[in-house]
Formats: sequence, C-alpha cells, structure tokens
Amino acid sequence: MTTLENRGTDFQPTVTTGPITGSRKVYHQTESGLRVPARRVDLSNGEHFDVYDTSGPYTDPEAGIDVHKGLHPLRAGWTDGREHNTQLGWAKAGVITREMEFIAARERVDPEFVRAEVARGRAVIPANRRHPESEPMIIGKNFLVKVNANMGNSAVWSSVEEEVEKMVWATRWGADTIMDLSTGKRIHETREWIIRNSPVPVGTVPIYQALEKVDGEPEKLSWEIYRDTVIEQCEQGVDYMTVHAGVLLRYVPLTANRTTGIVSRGGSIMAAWCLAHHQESFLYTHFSELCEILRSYDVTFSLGDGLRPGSIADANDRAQFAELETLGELTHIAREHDVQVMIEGPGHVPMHKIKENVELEEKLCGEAPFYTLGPLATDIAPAYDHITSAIGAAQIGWYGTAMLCYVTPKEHLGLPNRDDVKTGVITYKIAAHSADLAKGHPYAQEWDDELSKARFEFRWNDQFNLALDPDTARSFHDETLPAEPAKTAHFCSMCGPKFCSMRITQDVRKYAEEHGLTSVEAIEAGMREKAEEFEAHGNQVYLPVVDKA
Ligand code: IRN
Ligand code: FE2
Repeated sequence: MTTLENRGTDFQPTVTTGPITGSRKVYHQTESGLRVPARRVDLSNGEHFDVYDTSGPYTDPEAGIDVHKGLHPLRAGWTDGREHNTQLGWAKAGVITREMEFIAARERVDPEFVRAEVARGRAVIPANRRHPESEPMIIGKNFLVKVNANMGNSAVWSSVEEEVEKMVWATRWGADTIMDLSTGKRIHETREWIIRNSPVPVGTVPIYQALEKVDGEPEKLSWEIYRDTVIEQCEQGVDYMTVHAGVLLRYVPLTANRTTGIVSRGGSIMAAWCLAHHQESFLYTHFSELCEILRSYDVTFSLGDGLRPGSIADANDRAQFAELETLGELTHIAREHDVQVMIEGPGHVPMHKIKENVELEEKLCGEAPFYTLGPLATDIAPAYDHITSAIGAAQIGWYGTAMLCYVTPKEHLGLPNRDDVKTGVITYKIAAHSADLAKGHPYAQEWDDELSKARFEFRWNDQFNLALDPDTARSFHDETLPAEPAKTAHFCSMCGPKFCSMRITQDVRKYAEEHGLTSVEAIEAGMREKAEEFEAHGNQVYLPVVDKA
C-alpha cells in the first residue's frame, strides 16, 4: 500500500510518547473482542476514573512506536467484504459495523443507537478504508461534542517533522480529529507522514493542493485537476474533506458590501474561479461525480462554509445563509449516494445570533452534524481568539453543534506552534465538555464530580491527575507550595490556611457532628455565638478612626 518512499526518507520526526502524568492506558474489551482505549486515573482513595481517550498508542508504553513504520493498522481486515459500501450504506441496511460497535463502547451507548443515528444522517463516522490506523469515532449531536485541531505547513513556515509532532501532541490533549491544511511544499509527503501515524481521522481541503498544482492561480483550476487531487488524497487515506461546493456564482456579489468580504481560503479560491470564467462552480456542477469518488473509499463530506462571516458585522447575512441553503440541497444528493455529510459553520457571530445558525442548519441540512469554527463572539481581542471563540463554541455546542474546530491564540496572526496547539485543544475541550454538561449528557458530570470531590477533600494529586492538563495544574500549585506535605495540606496559597472556604466548611461539618447538629443548625449556632460577641462589643461595624496627628 504505502511505502516509505511515498513519505520521503529524509524526514526524521520525533514525537512525544508516554502516559499523561498521573494516568495510564487501559483497554475495555467489547463482546466481539475489540479493544477500546481509555485514559485511567488511579485515585489515592483506591478508586479509579476512566476518561475518553483520543491519544492512540502514543500514551501506551507497550505499543512500541516507530514513526517510520506508522501505527499498527487496527482496522485492517475489518472492512473485508464491505469494500463496496459506506458506514451510511450499512447503517441504512440495518448492519452494525465493527466501527459502530467500537464507538458504542467508547461513548457508552447501545450499538443499535449508533447505527440508527448514522442511518438517518444525524451522525457520521469518518473512516476511510485506506486509513486503517485510526480508532473509530463518531460526530453527531447525540454523542460527546468533538474537537478538531488544524495544522499543516504554509509557504512561509513549518516542517514535516513539526507537523507530525503537532498531530501527536494535539491528540494527546484531546483532539478528536485533525486537519492537515498544508499549502506549502511537499504537501503529499507531509500528509503521508501524518496519516500513517494518526490515531484519529484526518481531514483536508483538497482545493489547497489543487491550487498548488496550478501555481497558485485560481483561474487555472479545472474539474479534472481537482478530481485527480481528490482521488490522490482518498487513496492516501484522508477521512473527510472540506468541499466549498456551496459558493455559487450568483452568491459572490452578495459579499460585496460586507465589512470583511470572503474570509474562507477555499471560498475565495472558488469565488475567484467563478468570476474569472463566469461559470457555475465545478464543485457544484460535478457534485454527483464527486459523491461517487468519496463513496468508493467511504470518505465523509465536510461541506465548507466558503461564505462564512469573518467579522461580527457580517454575521447571519444573506450571503452566509444563501450558501447554507445550497449546502442543504447538496446534503440530500450526497445521502442518496450513501455518502456521509457534515456541514461547516461560522466564523464570527455575536452570542445573540448564534442560536439561529444551529436552527437553520438543522432545518436546511436534515440535521447533518454541524461543525463550526468557534464562532468568535467578538472581534476585539487578537492574540486571545482561542478565548473569544471558545465563548461562542461552548454556546453553539450547547445548541447542538457536533464538532468544534479549534482556534489557537495565533488566529489571525500567524501559524500556531506546538504550544499554541495545546492551548487551542485544551480551550476547546473546555467548551465541548461544558456543552456536554449543559446538554445533560448522562456521563459528562461524573468527571466534574470526581474532580470536585478530590478538590474538597484536599486530595491535591487526584485533583491534578483528573485535570484536562495535569502538568499545568500541578506546576501552578507548586509555584508557591512546592513541598510534598502541601499535596495533602488543607489549603493552597490563594487564600492561605485561615481563609480556605473548603476547610471552613469541613470545620462546620465536624462541629456539627461533634455537637449532634445538622450543618444548617451548626451554622446557626455558630452565627448566634458570633452575634452575641458582636453585641457585646457595642454593635460597631467600623472601629473608631485613630487620630494620628
Ligand atoms: C470549520 C468550520 N468552518 C470552517 N472550518 C474549517 O476551516 C475547515 O474544517 C477547515 O479546517 C478550514 C477551512 O478553511 P477555509 O478554506 O474555509 O478558510
Ligand atoms: Fe477570523
């Protein structure tokens, strides 16, 4: 299938391996013997807690990672006899695939539920048959909210080695999928290294590579060049592809009076092509042919939002929603071909305009999973756009968006480095998990409860180890109280020993127990004592000012 030559032999990536601090890799065995990974935190009280794990074999010390060989092809053989159908096709036929069984165990739901959600197009399983190294995962509003991390080189910067490590690093911290958005040199080799080593589905935007093939001049693009690029990427194992097929010729003028015009790279390429040829987009006119190509590999469409708003001023405008209508039309065509579809969404949207996006997407696109970039809830904080966008992302996730495309602190400013990737992923895990909680996901709160208990009982190490980012939590604590006894102390340096509210609460409970009272009675009794003291001192709130003159 793939040889090292395909990847280029002169690259020497080194990647981060080993367990996350305070956790270890475990596998849950399904009925038919599939091994589903989890991150297990062993707690100091003898209990343990398992967390959804995206990190793949890299956090398993037994796995024997060799990036030159690529990951073990976990799903090799799973597809035997299934070559000519897709997850959607099987789901419609009533078949529960092994991918669905794996996902059911991972999400702790019934396999039949997974099948039913895929069959009605409300969830997708991006799993190209040619990417057998990936662990099956699902994107849909009735499952855990997922996070995608973008990476990839540009003409200006970044190397293959760095991109491979960013992929491993992003999945270590919780990225459910990654997208290789490379536009610079050696796009094919970069992607090959990433896919062969990626434990999560990999997405791309094929128009970027097609544009490289015509020296960066959009008008020179053609359906044939694009089609060949798509086939090349399908062959390599790309699991889902962004296709900006909703940017129609007649929609381009709708962006003329916008504050920020067209901000989507793919969208602007297609708009330029349409204008140069004064023809309808070849992505739109050849859409059925494209469906047939994607179907034969079971690659999932991510229908691009080429006309998404790039500023608060442009949110929810006619151009954006006109494109969404076309994406709805294309969703139905793809489904007739048994091709899985998700829909990309904005962008920049103020909080009060977010809900409408989800409602309209669900209505127009038959509840196809929504996959949004943030949205940024305000434009005023470059360098903090992971935060401006996580505010929108948490909210849109709550309303039903199935996957959140991360934004890093470098958004609008430059290419993210490894640190930015981690910051982006952790920030988005917070947004996604907050949405899971608000949606009432049956297991989401268990994690919060475990951590809260550890916090309240001053089990500091458990608190760190249960955190999304144990290393940073521990290092912040140790900055002021590095000594080992502080790991069981009933206070931290924020309030000190006297003002710790959690310690005081525990004292109240202890007082209550000793005096045979409920804690409410104990507080009342304590308050009464204090009130009497206060009265005895003449009911004075402020002490008399002492005249120093
Ligand atoms: C996600 C939602 N809306 C856009 N995205 C992501 O933006 C998409 O998945 C891909 O990673 C990137 C495409 O950007 P352009 O080409 O639309 O700018
Ligand atoms: Fe932006």
